[in-house]
Amino acid sequence: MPLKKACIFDLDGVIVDTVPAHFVSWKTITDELNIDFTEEDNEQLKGVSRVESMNRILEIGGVSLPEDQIAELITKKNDRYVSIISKMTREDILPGVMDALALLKENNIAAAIGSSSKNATRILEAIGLTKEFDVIVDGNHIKNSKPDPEVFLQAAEKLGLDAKLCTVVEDASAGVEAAKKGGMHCIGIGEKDILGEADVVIPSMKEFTLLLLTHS
Ligand code: B16
Ligand code: MG
Repeated sequence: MPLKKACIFDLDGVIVDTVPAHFVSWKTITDELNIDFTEEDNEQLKGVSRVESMNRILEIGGVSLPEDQIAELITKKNDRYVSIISKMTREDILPGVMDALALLKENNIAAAIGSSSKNATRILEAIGLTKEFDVIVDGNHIKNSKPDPEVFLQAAEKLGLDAKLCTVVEDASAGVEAAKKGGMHCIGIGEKDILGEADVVIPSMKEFTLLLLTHS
């Protein structure tokens, strides 16, 4: 039976909680540079690419560095991050995710990943979810990171579905903006104050239901 519609999930912060791992990894770099980097600052980096995140951190600290040193710091951050995510297991899948994936399968609705992360496949392998998704588009496939809609539009195209038939599930304001720019319905996971642009906001994946998907 052809797929009627799709749900495109962001990865970090929706399927698995990698936000603290990103935070402590960036903290290694900001401590070295004497930049005061808070969890609120980290919130602004959700959904934003690795390079853009580094640029924003340097801006926060008012620091400018030569390109080669920036590249070294980015590699160092990622090495730390990879050492943390490599230890992830099924236990790290966020509550409600497995039920949501089962619901979609029972109802012939496609499930895809649309993530800015270049570590997405590594994480999906670690938590054993690679085969659960019909399509995976990540930071390695795109030129423009969220809030550009490219990652979600590529996922829709690979699924062979119109954007109107896709619902994006996102925890970051940059991701919500990307979904709306792409003409997609969007479920925000987290707080209304931060994700107000989404069509609906729920506190966590535990509240996910099919009724929240696009009615197109
Ligand atoms: P990496 P998502 C995003 O993933 C994260 O939210 C963001 O904090 C991170 O900087 C970005 O991926 C790049 O990640 O360094 O692993 O390539 O939320 O779009 O799944
Ligand atoms: Mg995210």
